[in-house]
Amino acid sequence: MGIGKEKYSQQIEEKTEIRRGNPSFYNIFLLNDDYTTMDFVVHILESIFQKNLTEATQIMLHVHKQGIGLAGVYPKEIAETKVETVHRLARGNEFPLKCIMEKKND
Ligand code: TYC
Repeated sequence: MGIGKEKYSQQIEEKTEIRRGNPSFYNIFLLNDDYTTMDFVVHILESIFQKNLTEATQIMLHVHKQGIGLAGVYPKEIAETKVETVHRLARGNEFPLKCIMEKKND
């Protein structure tokens, strides 16, 4: 049994990235839930995603109404750190707020 298909294409991606010096970017999406307060989501968008109050409020309301919305676009490692930070702050404040990252098309 060799390594899985997923892992294999990930390794190729990472090698390609090193060779080209052209890192992949990832979208970070915030997900709606019924318990996280609107104020907390706005605070997250301001403090982690560098949005101003107007932008943060617009994104938060979009997520509240549509279920999902784009918080930002970052290189892989930065995106991973931001996702972890959001989840750590949410847990620390006992909110179920979730975000996900998804690779952008090259
Ligand atoms: N739906 C939440 C409320 O009514 C607010 C909310 C918005 C929660 C965006 C999460 O990503 C989110 N309090």
